[in-house]
Formats: sequence, structure tokens, C-alpha cells
Amino acid sequence: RNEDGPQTGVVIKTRPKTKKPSMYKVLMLNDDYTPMEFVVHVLERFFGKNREEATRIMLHVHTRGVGICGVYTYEVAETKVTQVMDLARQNQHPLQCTIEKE
Ligand code: TYC
Repeated sequence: RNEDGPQTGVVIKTRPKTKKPSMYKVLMLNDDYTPMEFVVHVLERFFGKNREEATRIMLHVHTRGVGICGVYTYEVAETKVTQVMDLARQNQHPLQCTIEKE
């Protein structure tokens, strides 16, 4: 380089090395014993659904066998599953909930 001439050289573009986190679906499974109102309560309490949406999801699971409660990062999804399974066990319901990578 010198003081007079144009600057020359290679411009290196960097990009921030951030990755979008993988997302995980929390799935609710149907069974013959868990009361419908308990499932609706779980969807309201742990998945932030209002009564109408919670009822819609519960009926979907009841008729189709499985349904999506929500989509979250891994840690959050895992926490939701634990919360649902703990409350179900406390109330002696066989309700099952699982995680599936999107
Ligand atoms: N099938 C249950 C019943 O008839 C209701 C139910 C719905 C259970 C959704 C689980 O994830 C479920 N009482």
C-alpha cells in the first residue's frame, strides 16, 4: 500500500455463524381411558391453548389417534412432555405424549 494509489486487496465477507435451532413437535396420543376434559385442561395449562383450540386438538387426537400440541426447541418440548406425563401419572391417567423432530 501507499498513500497515493487506490487501495487494493481482497475483501472477505463474514457471516454470523448462527444456526436456527431444530424444532420438535410435541404429539399427544389417544387412549381409551383419559377423560376428554383432562386432555383439554392439559392443552390449556401446558400449551397455552384457549378452550376452543384445546377442544379442537383433543377431538382430533380422539378421532385420528395422534395430534400436534405445539412445536418447540428440544429443551422446551422435553419439558412439556415431562409436565404432561407427570400430571397424567398423578391423576392415574394413561395419557401419553411424545416428541418428534420436525
Ligand atoms: N379417547 C379418550 C376418551 O374417549 C379421550 C382422549 C382424547 C384421550 C385425547 C387421550 O390424547 C387423548 N375418553
